[in-house]
Amino acid sequence: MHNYDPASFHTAIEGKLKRKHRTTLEEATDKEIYYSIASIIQDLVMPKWFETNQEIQQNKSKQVYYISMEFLIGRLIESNLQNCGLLDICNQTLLDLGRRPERIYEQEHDAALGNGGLGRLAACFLDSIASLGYAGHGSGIRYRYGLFEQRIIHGNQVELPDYWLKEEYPWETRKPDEAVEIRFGGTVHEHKRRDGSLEISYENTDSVMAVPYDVPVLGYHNEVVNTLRLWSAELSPAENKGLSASDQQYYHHLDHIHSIEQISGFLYPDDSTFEGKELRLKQQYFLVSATIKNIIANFRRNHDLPLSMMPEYTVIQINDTHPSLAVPELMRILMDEEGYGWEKAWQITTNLLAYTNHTTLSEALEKWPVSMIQNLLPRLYMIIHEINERFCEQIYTTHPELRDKIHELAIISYEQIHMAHLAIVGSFSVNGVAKIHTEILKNKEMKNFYTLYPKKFNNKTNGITHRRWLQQVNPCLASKITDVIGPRWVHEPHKLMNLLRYTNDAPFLETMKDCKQHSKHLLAKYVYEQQGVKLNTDSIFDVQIKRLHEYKRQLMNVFHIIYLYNELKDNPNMDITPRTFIFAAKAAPSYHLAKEVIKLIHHVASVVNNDPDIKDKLKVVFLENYNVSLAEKIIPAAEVSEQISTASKEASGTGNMKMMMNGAITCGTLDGANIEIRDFVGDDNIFIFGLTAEQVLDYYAHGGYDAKSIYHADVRVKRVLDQLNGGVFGSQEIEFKDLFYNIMYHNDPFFVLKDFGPYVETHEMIDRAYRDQNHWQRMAATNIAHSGKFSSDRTIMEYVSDIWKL
Ligand code: BZD
Repeated sequence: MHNYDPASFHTAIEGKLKRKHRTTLEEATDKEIYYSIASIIQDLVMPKWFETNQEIQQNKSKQVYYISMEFLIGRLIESNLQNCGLLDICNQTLLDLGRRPERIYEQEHDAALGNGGLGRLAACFLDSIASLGYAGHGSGIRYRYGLFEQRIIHGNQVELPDYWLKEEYPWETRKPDEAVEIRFGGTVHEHKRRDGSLEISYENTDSVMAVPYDVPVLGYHNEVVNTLRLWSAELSPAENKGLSASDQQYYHHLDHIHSIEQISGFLYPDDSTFEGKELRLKQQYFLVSATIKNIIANFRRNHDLPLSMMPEYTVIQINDTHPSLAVPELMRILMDEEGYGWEKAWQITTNLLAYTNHTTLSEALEKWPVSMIQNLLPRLYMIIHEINERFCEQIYTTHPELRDKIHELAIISYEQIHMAHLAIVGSFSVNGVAKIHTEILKNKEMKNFYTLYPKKFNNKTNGITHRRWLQQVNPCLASKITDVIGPRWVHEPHKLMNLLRYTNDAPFLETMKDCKQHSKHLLAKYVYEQQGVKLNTDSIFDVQIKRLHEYKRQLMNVFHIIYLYNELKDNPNMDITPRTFIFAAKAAPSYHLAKEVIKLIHHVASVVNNDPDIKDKLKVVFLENYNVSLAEKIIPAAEVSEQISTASKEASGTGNMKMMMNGAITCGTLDGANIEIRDFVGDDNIFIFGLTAEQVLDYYAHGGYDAKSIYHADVRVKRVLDQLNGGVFGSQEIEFKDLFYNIMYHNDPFFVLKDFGPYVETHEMIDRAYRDQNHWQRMAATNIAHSGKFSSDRTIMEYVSDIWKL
């Protein structure tokens, strides 16, 4: 994509600094250099971006639109440099200039437009779609405030606004000419035409403009540039009253502008419970309506065909139910604006849409109150109502055996609209994100739908982009891999399997270990700079990084640490492999128990890290403000990857794949993609423990298990739990009664005590296994070799061949 060598790249930066910042290489700030590099990349990208679009138009290629409320893209500078083949040249140039590349790159503020796995998956998918050369675009919201910044004050999480657009974002291009109008509220009028058909019109709606900002998505070394289109809500020009402060309406008008801009104001920070907030519903409709109008406009630009042909050239993947209003919105446009009858519109709609489910947690399933949709989207409500009537009738006539299940299957019941039901009925494909998750959908959570539509259901096990999560974040390991198996693995990640030939190769294992030590040192340095805690880089780096949630069981990890601490206090000479427990996690701001766990981790850390008896044997660190960039620092240094969710609860997990790819060994339950990792690497290369999903679901079906009996029977457990209340961790005033009560009196809903014993034993095995470094490195190499299967390139190829048919 470029003709630069270090000398000309140097000159290019110099030129940008002079023209854009009126400064010199010597005097420029890191930020100015960052902007100069970004601008050089944009100059290279623009013509390729144009050409990619031209090619799509000329070839009339089928396109996929990935609609998602979240795209957790993190920083783009390094991956853009890498994908256009400039990363090494840029690094060298900066070093020659006496600048540290990482200092320059960290000038970019993370684009935190997502909560966790779901949003990061969308970002990995865009990378793979472009790198595999497919025509695929993301469509999301340009939130002015991304996921909150986390500060820890006296062990408590405090949330600060993430105003990431404070400074110019160099990757976006505003496209005001492609803005579309979105209408909310109002009243619907139906007029009968002479031919008996209905004409629908709306009155007194509120208008909002959706203005697109395009971010380029670069394929790896293939000149492809796709688009991530992020929509921003603005006042529609027709409503711009141009009032002055003396006008009566002035403040009312400012209020109005504010309420419009709020639609793309902030990302909701909750990833696990459904909150029926009207603003969230507005965001969802705003995204869906803007995207669909845009898709139709693109289709018209590229083809001279009726919209009924759209499914031949277009497919729309919806990321969870958040964009499921796409079903009635497509119907509305096709019928009310394009004149199609119900049957034809339904055929087009259901052949365009495909739905991915990411959770079976009932508290996360979206159910909007009928009254809210009626008020905000009256025409959509009429359509949803009709879809529901027809659907229920269809069950009644074609599936008599399901007649008594109609109320459970209905889209509208008890004054609520079940968005997952709407999404299943309105799309041609429904997929889960790991084998076990899809099986649970088919056989339990969505069993009756599976009976109705067995062919719609399919599995697409998640993946991660190996370009970012190995090549970019761990250049040391990546280059050692290339040294032994050659560079093909970058294009064909399954070729990492060739590493299996080196799992007994002592020099290779030694270089792998050197890379791990290097990454551990870098992380230790960061931790020291951040919080003044010195890590023992000869200890096992044991990592749990993910959103804080009860089902993910960070609490069980902490209980294990407290238990180890107790053991060491009783027996200071105990033979133990030194451990560093590393946590990073954000809790939803309103999630009290999750915040209590964060506080507990901090109090345990302060006791353990400051106890002279413990010496260097145990350390606990909690790294503030977990985000993509922090993950990129931690993952290369991880040796044990904690994936310990209550079986059946974690749909897939993707951190498990990222750490495996960097040579960490998984300590995990039989949940989500852990099962597929185990099946692939084999039992000898993973540490699996705990209840199976079947057992967990069986306990739930019978009202849970008896947590108190474990408390009374297991002295280790009793001691740990009692310490939560005894002022051992923190002062007398700080107690963890709510955590204690949840286990003892809410009967430990996530089976922390039930799995605790097996978890402790598994960690004893890890402790022993680590002492045989040769064996450990062999396990690590085996994991890396098998990780290619978990590249999102594989996942995307499956979407393409089974669902998208590009
Ligand atoms: O999606 C996650 C699942 O919990 C993971 O198991 C899975 O690996 C990933 C990707 O498939 N789900 C989420 O991350 N969900 C959210 O972030 C979310 C956000 C808003 C509202 C509801 C859920």
